[in-house]
Order: sequence, then C-alpha cells, then structure tokens
Amino acid sequence: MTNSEIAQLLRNVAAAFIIKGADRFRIIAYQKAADAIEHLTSEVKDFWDEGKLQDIPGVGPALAQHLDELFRTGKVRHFASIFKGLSPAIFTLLLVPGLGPKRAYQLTKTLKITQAKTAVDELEKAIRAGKVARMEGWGEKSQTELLSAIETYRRGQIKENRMVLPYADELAREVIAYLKRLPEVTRVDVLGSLRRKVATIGDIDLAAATTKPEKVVAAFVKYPKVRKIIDQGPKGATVLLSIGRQVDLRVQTPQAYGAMLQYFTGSKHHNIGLREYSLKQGLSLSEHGIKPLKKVQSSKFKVQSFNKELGLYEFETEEAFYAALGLKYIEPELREDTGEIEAALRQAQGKGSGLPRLVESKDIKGEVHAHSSFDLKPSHDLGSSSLEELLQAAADLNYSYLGISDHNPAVTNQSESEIIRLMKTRREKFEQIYSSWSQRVKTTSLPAGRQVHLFTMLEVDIDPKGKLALPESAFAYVDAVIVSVHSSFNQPKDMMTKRILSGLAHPKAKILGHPTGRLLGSRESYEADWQAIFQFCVEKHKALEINAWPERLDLPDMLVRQAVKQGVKLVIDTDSHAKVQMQLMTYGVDVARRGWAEKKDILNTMEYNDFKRWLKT
Ligand code: DGT
Ligand code: CA
Ligand code: CA
Ligand code: ZN
Repeated sequence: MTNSEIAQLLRNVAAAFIIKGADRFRIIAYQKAADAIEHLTSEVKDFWDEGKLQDIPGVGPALAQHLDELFRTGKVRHFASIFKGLSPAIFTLLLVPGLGPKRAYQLTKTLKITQAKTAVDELEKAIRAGKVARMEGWGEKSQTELLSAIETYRRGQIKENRMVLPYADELAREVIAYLKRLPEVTRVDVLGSLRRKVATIGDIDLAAATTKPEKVVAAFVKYPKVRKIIDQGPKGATVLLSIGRQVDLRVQTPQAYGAMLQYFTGSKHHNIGLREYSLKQGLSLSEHGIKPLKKVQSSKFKVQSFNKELGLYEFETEEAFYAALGLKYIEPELREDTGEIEAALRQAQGKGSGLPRLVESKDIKGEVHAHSSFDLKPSHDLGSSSLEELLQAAADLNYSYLGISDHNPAVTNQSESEIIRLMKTRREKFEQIYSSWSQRVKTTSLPAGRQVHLFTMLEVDIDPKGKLALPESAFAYVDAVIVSVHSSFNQPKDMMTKRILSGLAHPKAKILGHPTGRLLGSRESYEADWQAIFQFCVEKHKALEINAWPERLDLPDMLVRQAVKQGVKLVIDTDSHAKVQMQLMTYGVDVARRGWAEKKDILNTMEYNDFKRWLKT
C-alpha cells in the first residue's frame, strides 16, 4: 500500500468518526496522522519493516498496531467496524473540494447514492435535476457551489498529481518575474513545499511584500496564464494556471512580512509544533505576528513593532520572528517537526547539540556520475555529450574533478574479450582527449593553477545474484566504479540486501548509485535493509549516492538523515546524460540539506587530493 493510499484510509476513518459523532480528539489524531503520512518522503512500509512505525509523526501505539495489522493481513478489523453501515460512496464524495463528511453522508442517504465508482456522476445528475437544492439545509446557492466544486474535482484532482521540483521551479519563476515587475511589490518569495525543497510539490505558494495589498492581488489574478480564479481576497488569491497547476499568493506589508513567510512556508507540522511550543510561553502565533497572552518582558519584543490595532508584535524577517521565540533561525528544509524546534532551542540556549550547519551548493567540488557519448556498447542509454563537453561543463561549474561513469558494456551479446578491448580503448581515448583538452584550456580559459581532474569510472549493474556485470580483468581500466541496481526490482528484501552488499564488496566499487531505485510518480523504492547497508558502508568505506536527477532524488531525505546519524558518507551526483544536466546538482544538495547533512558528510565537497585518496583506496 502506498503512502497516499494509507493517508486516504486514515482520512476516511476520521470522516467516519465525524459522521458517527466520535470525540474530537480521536478525529484530529487520525487527520494529523494522515497529513504526516501524506508528506512523508519514505515509505510507511519501510518504517514498518524496521519496527519503527512510531517514529512517524502523529503515529502512536494504537495506530501503529492498526498499521501493523494492515501490512500483515491487508485489512484492519477495527477500521472495518468503524466503517460499518456507511456507504463507500461517501468516501468518493469527500474528494469533492469543500464537501465534508456530514454533508456527504446526507447526500448519499437522501439521494440513495451507493456506488463508490459512480457517486460523483450520480450527484451531478441529482444537482442538474434540482434535487439537492430542495434538500434540508441546502438551497439554490449551495447547490450551484457544489456543482462548481465538482468541476474542480473533475479537472483532475490537481494536487494528486504532484510536480517534480524543476517543473515547479520553472512555473514559479515565471510568476515571480511577473510579480516583480509590479511597481507596488518590494519583495517576492516562494513559500510552502517549494521553499522547503520537498521532492514533489502539490501547489506553488508565493509571498509578496507590499503596502498596497489589494492592488497586487488584483494584478496577480490578471497574470496572463491564469485560467480561473479559485479564490480572491484582500490578502491573497488562489488561481489555476492554464497548464492545470494551482498558485497561491499571499501579500503582506513589509513590516509584518517575516511572520507571513514563516507561517506559509510551513510545514503544517512544523507550525503546529511551533505553536505548541509558543503557547507554553504565553505567546500566540499567526501569519500576522506574535500575540502575547500575558505581559512580555523580553528585549526581543520591540515596542515600536507592536501593532496596537491587531494587538500583536510584527516582524520584518523570519530571523527576528524565531529569535523572539527564543530560537535559532531554522532553515526551511528542516521545518518538518522532526526535532528541529528542540535543536534550535538547545542552540539558542547553548545547551547540547544544535541545528546542523547544512551543506551548500557552493561546497560541491566535483561530481563523478556523468554519462558520456563514448560508445561502449552499453547495457543502458548512452549520454549525448562528449568527454570534452562534459569537462568544459565541469570547468564552468568551477569543479576540480569530474568522474565519467558510463554504463558498463552489455554482457548478453558481447564476449569477455570484446568487453575488455572496449574498456581498454575507452581508457586510452579518454587519456588522449583529456590531455589535449587540459593543455588547451590551461592556456586559454582556466585561471592559472586551476584544473579539472578526470576520473575514468563506470556505472556497473549489480545483477540479480549480486554479481557485477563486468569481467574482472576489465576493472584495470577504471579508477573506481559506481554500482547500481537496474533490473529485478521486486526481489525480497533480504535477497536485495545481499545483492547490494555483494556488489559493493568489490574493491573498486565505491558508491551505490541511486540507492533505492525509486522513480517519483512511477516506481516505488525496492525493499532493502538500510541498517545493514549503512553499517557495511561505514565499515568498508563505501558511500551512498544522493542522485540529483529530479525523478530520483534518492537516497530520500529521511534515509539521508539516518545515514548521516550513523556516520555514512554520501556523494551527490547528477547522473547527467547531457552536459546541461550537470546543473541539476542543486536538487541533490536540497535532499542532503533536508536530511540534515553537513559538508563533512558529503565526500564530493572534498578537495581533489582527498577525494582521490578516498576513491582509490
Ligand atoms: P504541498 O503544496 O502539498 O506540496 O505542501 P505545502 O507544504 O506547500 O502545503 P500547502 O500549499 O497546503 O500550504 C502551504 C503552507 O501553508 C503549509 O506548509 C503550512 C501553511 N498552512 C496551510 N494551511 C495551514 C493550516 O491549516 N494550518 C497551519 N498551521 N498552517 C497551514
Ligand atoms: Ca504548496
Ligand atoms: Ca498552497
Ligand atoms: Zn543508473
């Protein structure tokens, strides 16, 4: 079962509780757990495999037990009893925006809608026959609203189909450029999951600072690519772009901009955690600022920033906002309520371990997973850029080293001696090209003393039995190899673990490439015992890759966090198949940051000599 299916199930449980009139506490508990699971970036099943379900925010002992039953038997008896007597059509209707459990229940009951599959169609038919308007508690107006909500639902459940980061970045960039051209706007920022650099993005959230909020909102909804205005108010608007994606804009005055940035950056869980922490100090938080519930005496609250009308302190920056709460500034990537608030407090008070000093893009000194166009008769796709072009791209990125990790030659239709000959030719060819390229750029474009060093590497398949797809004597022609799983993703967990460890055991195997095999939106991670792999990597000085390719982004952030905690070293690579793709490195750095990784955890932040020593021993 996928995370979103599990989240949906828990949401349905909460809805059933609402219909049956259970206490508020239980309802909220299920909703919270559903939210948490929906936003997890690792599989719930992996938590279950490791007996760590309760590490998921919002999952307590009782729910952990239900989820355990779900994974063992495929159903949960307790849930079945809660759903008893409720038509499955209710849960389909709940997917219509704005339709709550009680009304969905009433609609299915009164209109005799029983089939989950056709529930929305039947509801629409009833509306068109005017039946809903005549129902108790409804009228013409609410019936029309419901019809328009059904249209929104049909437009393809916008948020279900999440965007990869570069796509969302590109959409956001255009809207931001548009907003920045407005004379009333002094500043524009991204908020929400896009600012936190979550691997996939539901909708785009933006902020604008202005003293003329209504003017800016009015201009925003006239952005040429808006298909429909979903919501518009004095402080913001939500629009649907013609491409089918949603953008939320919030506007705020410059003097209160910090609190708004903080609030709508989220995550929801971080905000809830922060609100609970603040309430204990008698402070109430909102997107407008901090309201003291009793007298405050801290010098962090400046009299001149008190807004008498609203009865709260305003903050220009997020730094000032966090500081007023007695916390060190928390980077957006860490705001998931997984210990960052506690760490920020410890750091502010100078007690115990604080927040990590997150790795940055400028720390990256090179990369070692780029595919060239050299025809090795490979098992998978060739790159489209030549070695020279890739070297130039590395020079442009200010790297000191580049590793070319082409796919290994196909083993099914070529003899060992052919493969060895191919590998030897490639090495010789690379040496020639490199030597003439580096001579040339040294005298023309690179500043004195700067060089791009080359590693001749390979990305080698680990076959289903754990054997590397390269004849032993061909290893002589590479400096090191990345080993990867490219087939038989469905092996049982212990077999997959053994397979990976066996592949990594080769002396020249230094890095496990795209370690979970996932493809966002199309393929789930394979199952593996990460604890065993982490331990192996630490003992044998192997590294795990953070693959910056936007559909991969694995190791995923939560596993990065565990790996880093255990001292596993990581390498961030783009897996480029064309020179321009080498610029995607930043998405891998984002994952590392979300996993609390520091510079010391990422091997390709090392200078050439140190990196070479690690790679070659
Ligand atoms: P997404 O769009 O699914 O990728 O995820 P987010 O995190 O961008 O979520 P979104 O767009 O629904 O809301 C943006 C931020 O606004 C969210 O991270 C936290 C804040 N926010 C939204 N609704 C609520 C709420 O009901 N309570 C609190 N405390 N914060 C909220
Ligand atoms: Ca969002
Ligand atoms: Ca939003
Ligand atoms: Zn690969």
